Amino acid sequence: MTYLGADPMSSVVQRLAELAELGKYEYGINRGLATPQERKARELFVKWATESGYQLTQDPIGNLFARRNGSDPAAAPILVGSHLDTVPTGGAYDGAYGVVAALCALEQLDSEGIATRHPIEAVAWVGEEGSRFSIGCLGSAVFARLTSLDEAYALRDESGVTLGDALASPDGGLLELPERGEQRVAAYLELHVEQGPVMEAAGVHLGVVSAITGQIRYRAVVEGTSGHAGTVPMERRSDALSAAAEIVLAMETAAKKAGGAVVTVGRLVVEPGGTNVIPARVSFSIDNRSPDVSKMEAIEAAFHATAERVTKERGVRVMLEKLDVHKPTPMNDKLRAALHRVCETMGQAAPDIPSGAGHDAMCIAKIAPAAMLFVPSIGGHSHVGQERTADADLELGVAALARAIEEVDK
Ligand code: HGY
Ligand code: MN
Ligand code: MN
Repeated sequence: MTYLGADPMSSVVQRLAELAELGKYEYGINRGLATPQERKARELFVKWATESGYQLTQDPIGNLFARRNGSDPAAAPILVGSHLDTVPTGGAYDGAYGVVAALCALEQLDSEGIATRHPIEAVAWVGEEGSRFSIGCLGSAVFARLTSLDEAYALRDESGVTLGDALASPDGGLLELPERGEQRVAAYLELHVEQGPVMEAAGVHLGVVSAITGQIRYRAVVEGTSGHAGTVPMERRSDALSAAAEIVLAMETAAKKAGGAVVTVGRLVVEPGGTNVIPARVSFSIDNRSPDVSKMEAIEAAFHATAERVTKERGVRVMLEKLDVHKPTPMNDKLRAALHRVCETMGQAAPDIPSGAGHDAMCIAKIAPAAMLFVPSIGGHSHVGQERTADADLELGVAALARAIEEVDK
């Protein structure tokens, strides 16, 4: 299905619907990095961008760049994009919207015959969710040299497959595209759904992100002693799951006490997993976030204090591994001002809004001025199948992004 000549606005809705079919199942969309359905999404991006006449390149981790030339070929490109991968129960908009909207914004500039000085590149970052391989924003982190390519290739998924092998495989791996050589970035813009309830409640349709929350991801393991569920007296148990539960609840209490901080244990595995066997080992994820580093530290301190106590009281062993650390990331003031000018010119109230969700902009902000624009999420739902944004807001976002590219290009 090609959208040639179609209005880039309406094609954002159609393209998102086509992407949403890739990895769709009863609980939403599951497009983990380097899986067949995520590779198909990358192929679709390449197809659309090629049809619109942009030059495609790929870097060694799989990030895709669709380049629209500028009048000054020596100028560093302005990158505009987001990610195509999803969480296991993802929606149709988180990430995908920013990638499709970037393409549509370039097509909008084409249809208006607008030339920019800088080359503009629509970007599809890989592995932003960190669902299959434990580090989030993986593609943009490697691009920004925050994580080495070797480190990334060595990451293993839960079945022990390394990312390097997954990217080398025909059904989930890299595409056949010219290697991207250019490393410079003049500026980075990312359009994303808000994934929260603030904009809908305020009745606004555009938001300018002030800062992206800090976040730390960990992997914790609690080891106890297995045994017969019926014969081991309670006072003689070293139950790994009960110990882990005390740690999880202590972190929750610390987050509530700190205020303006969130902590989530989204994944917990009990071994050996028999219904009549005392848990010997529990491994679980921790997602700790706050715009204020000291609050993340308070949550981490609650982990360690409780780990120390249950080690003594319950005779268990507790390990904590830090996987991913992102400090709170303020967006670039000059780019934010440009985004506010664009929204004003469009007659749209656009409040400053902090992002509780993490984004690739956290990584790219380390190497170039970066800024983000939000459109509302209906009901604030995200990372769930019912994630939804109104078509009119999707199209408004594309129009604002096209204007923002022009503004930043000046
Ligand atoms: O977890 C996040 O905030 C993002 O969706 N990766
Ligand atoms: Mn997400
Ligand atoms: Mn996202």
